[in-house]
Order: sequence, then structure tokens, then C-alpha cells
Amino acid sequence: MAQFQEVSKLSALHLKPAGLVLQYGTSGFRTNAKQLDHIMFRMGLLATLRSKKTKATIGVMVTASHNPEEDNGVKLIDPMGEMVTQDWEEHATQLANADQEDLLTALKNIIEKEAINMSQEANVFVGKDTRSSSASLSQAVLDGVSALGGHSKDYGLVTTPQLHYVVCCQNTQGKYGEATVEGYYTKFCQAFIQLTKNTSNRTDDQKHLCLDGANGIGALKVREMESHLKKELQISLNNDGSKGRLNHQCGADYVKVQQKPPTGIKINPGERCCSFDGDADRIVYYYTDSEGTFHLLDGDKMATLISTFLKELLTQAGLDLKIAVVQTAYANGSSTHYLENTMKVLVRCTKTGVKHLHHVAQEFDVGVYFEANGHGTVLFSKAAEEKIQQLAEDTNVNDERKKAALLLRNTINVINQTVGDAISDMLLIEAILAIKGMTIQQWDTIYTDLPNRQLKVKVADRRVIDTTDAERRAVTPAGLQEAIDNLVKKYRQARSFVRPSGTEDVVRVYAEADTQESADALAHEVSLAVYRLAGGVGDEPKPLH
Ligand code: NG1
Ligand code: ZN
Repeated sequence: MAQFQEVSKLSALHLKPAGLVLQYGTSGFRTNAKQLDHIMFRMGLLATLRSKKTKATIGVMVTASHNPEEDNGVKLIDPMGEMVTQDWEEHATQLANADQEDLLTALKNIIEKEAINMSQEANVFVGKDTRSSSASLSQAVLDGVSALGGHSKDYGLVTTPQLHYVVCCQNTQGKYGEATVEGYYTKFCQAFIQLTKNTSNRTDDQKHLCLDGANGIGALKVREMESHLKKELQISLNNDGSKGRLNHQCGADYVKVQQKPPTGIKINPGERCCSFDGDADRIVYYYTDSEGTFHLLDGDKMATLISTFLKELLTQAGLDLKIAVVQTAYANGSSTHYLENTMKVLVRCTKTGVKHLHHVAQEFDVGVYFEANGHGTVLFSKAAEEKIQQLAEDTNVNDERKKAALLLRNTINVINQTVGDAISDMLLIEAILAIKGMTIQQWDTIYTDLPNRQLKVKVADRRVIDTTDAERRAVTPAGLQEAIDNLVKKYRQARSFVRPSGTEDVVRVYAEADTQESADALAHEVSLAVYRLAGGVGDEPKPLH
């Protein structure tokens, strides 16, 4: 077939290095950019097949998120703007790893397995982050699409959530919004302005936010968006990419893992600050107090603020809708305790990776999901949206219920439900703080985080660690869980777990306890257990102090 001739011809321009094996991980392929050209071409092919199969537009985002500048990666976006389904992750891995001469066979296998009608039209949206490798890699994706005769639209530089948004808009015929970046700003900023318009006593201080753009795409896009905010939110933008390196000593991941402010930013005591990650799908907040102590408000703090706000509004509106918070094992124990025992909100725990959280959140009328690292959003079921809409339009309800319904409706519109979105989350948090007249310090005191520590251990093969119970317990290697249990017993309010990373060649160790010293000591001891029982390589982990 002529189609496959084109694939053969173009694939010769995107050769796979012999012997290279890569896995579609927690969020797509991610590694050094030099190894990714053939992967991008092949993901262009795969997205075209996925588009034919679903008879809808598919997205392909070229980014390595919070990884260093020299890495890159790619993720596929399904028709409603969600991450691609698990079966297709397997197709992706197979297609990516097929030897050059077996590429057509691998492609035909997928076509056969999925019974794809090759005469069906295909449409693929492509976006990229600001990495220097992203331009040629996204061109490789476009080549893949064109090799199979698909149509493509290159959105160029966009945040990951912006691409998810436009894919969803396209496939819902504009019901979710207009499928342009401009449409994105209009939708979310209008909702933000509506939400904050009756908070007339907001001072300029409260309207001011200090932002660390991680020297990435989020910074560019916030600058583009600014005029839509009509000074209702005044952002001072730092790490905007004009000087510093992407994610280097800045960005949400750095701030969360190091538990300190980013470089390249001057923070005044008490000032509300936030950091995006490299593709703007994560955000964390923080401030330093008058003694110079750093306070982090991570995904758990955001989930708490948002779910409390929504629960109160649902009560005021008199709507009987089921709300839940979805977390992972990395959620701070204090947040889970507060949500379950004080807020009386249902909490569910899933495996790491937003796709797992997203799916569980879909089971509820209102599903608030956040990873501790700041990736998260809120999902409203169709029925919930309809009930809220009806109430907002009902002329026979009292003022309190009406007001709550209108706030809920605008809240839905400020949220990017397709995926965690730093820009949309920022607007939502800013609106909630404004409506509640709350300072960042007041938000911070809702509950006190248990001191915690995250470490990494290098092992020969991280697949020797298998986990269960939403990754909270290790099943293999033998003796590891027992060792962790014994170490945890030595400390108060302690918890620890280990799991192989899906994005880096390391085993991650998490520990929390009543003091920072104890959390650090426990994390170190558990790291040693991993090193000894799971085939550690290089130097033995050293104590933190
Ligand atoms: P891995 O490397 O599998 O731990 C990390 C994050 C995830 C998720 C992905 C995708 C932690 C502990 N892990 O996954 O939550 O965000 O990256 O970016 O933060
Ligand atoms: Zn990201």
C-alpha cells in the first residue's frame, strides 16, 4: 500500500538506534532528547492510528516536564483530553521498541489488533515546550502523522494542559470552549473575574502573586494571558526563561522536593508565591514567615482548600452530590487525617501517576484529585454539572442557594477538568482565597504537615521492587517490607514506603514522622534497606545530617 511506502521512506529519516529499549512510563516516554527522534516519529504514527480508531482528534505533547533541559519526552492525549488508555500505552511501547526493519510489522499488528479502518480520516494536534530539542522532535511527530496521511495542526509552544484543553474542545465541538490558546485564556480568565467580582474588599496586596515560571513554557503563557486578567490578579513573574535554565534550581519539583524557595526570586516575608513546573501542569504555593522559615503549601494543601470550599458551597446550595478527594501514598498523613476526620470527606488512595487519580475521581459527582507534588484538578460528573446549572438558572430559589450555585458554576468554568493545570489551579486557588478573604498563612494553618523526606536510591534493576496496596507495601524483594516495618516502629507518627520510579531509573523512598530529624533518619535507614536488599549500585546512601 502506498501509505506504508511513505512510512518506510520517512522512517529512514528517523532511525532507531539499535538495542535501545524504552518504556511508556508514568507519563509517556521520557529520556535524554538525543534518544528520542525515532520515538517521536513513531508516536506520530501511533497518534494517527489512535485518531482513526476513535474517529476523533488526538493530541501529542512534546515535553519532559520537570526533568532537566537536556531530556525530552512525549505523551499522547485521548479525545476528551485525558491521558491515552492503558492498552495503547502497550502499543506505544511495542511500536517504540520495534527494530527498524520490523517497524511496518509492528504497525500492521496494531492495525490488525485494533481493527483499524485505514481509510478513516485522522487528525492530530501537536504541541511542544521550550526545550531546545523540542522543535525538531515535534517535527518528527508531524512527519509520523503525515507518513500515514493524517491531518495535523501544530500548536507550537503550549503548556501541556493547554494542549489537553484544545483536544477536548475540538472533540466536543466547542462545548468545552474554543479550541485555541486564546479561547483557553478567555474561558478561564472570565470565570476567574466572575468569581472574584464580588470580593470588593480585596486589597492590592491580596491581588498580588509572585510566580516562579521554572524558566519554562508556563512563564511565556502567563505573560500572554496577563491582559485577560484585567489587573484582578497581578503577577510578578520570575524565572521567565530570559536568563536561567529550565527547571534548574527552580520550578515546582525543585521547591517540593528540596522544601526550599527557588533561586532567582526575591521573596518578602509573608508574600504569597507559587512555582510552576517545566510544562505547567503542576503548581505549589509557599511563603516565608517573619523569621525566615519556609512554608510549603503543596498538592495536599490545595486539595484540602478546594474540597473544603466546594463542600461548603454544595451544602449552601442544598445539593446532595457525592464529593471525594483522591490522593496517592505521597499525600502527607496530616492531610488525609484532616480530610477524613475533621472535614468528613471521603478520601481514596491510588497508585502514583495522574491517570490513576483521574480515573478514581471520575467515580464521584465531584472528584478532587491531587498528587502531593502539585499535579491535580477537580472533575465534575455530567449529572453534577447539570444540577448546578439548573439551580443557577432556577428563579424560585432563595438568595443563599442561588449565590452558591452561581459560584459553583463559575468554579467549574475556572477549572481545566482534562488534566492538572498550573494556570487553572492558580486561578482557582487565588479565587478561593479572595472569596474566603483568606491569607496564605491562614490557609497554611488548616492543618500542620508531618515532617517528611523523599530520597532516591540507585539499584541495578528497579523492577525487582513490586508493590501492592496503592504502592504502600513492597511485595518483593523478600524481606524488604519487613525491614521497613521494623524501622517505622522506631519512630513516632511514622510511615514509610518505597516504589520504583516510572520516570527515572531510581527507587523512590518516602518517610514521614513527628520531627524532621526522625523523618530524615527513617528515610535514610529505609534507603539503606533498599540498597542492601534490592541490589543497590554505587556508594551506600549517606545520612542526611
Ligand atoms: P515517578 O517518577 O513515577 O515517581 C513522578 C512523580 C509522579 C508523577 C510523574 C509524572 C513523585 C513522587 N512522582 O513519577 O507523581 O507526577 O513523575 O510527572 O512526585
Ligand atoms: Zn509537568
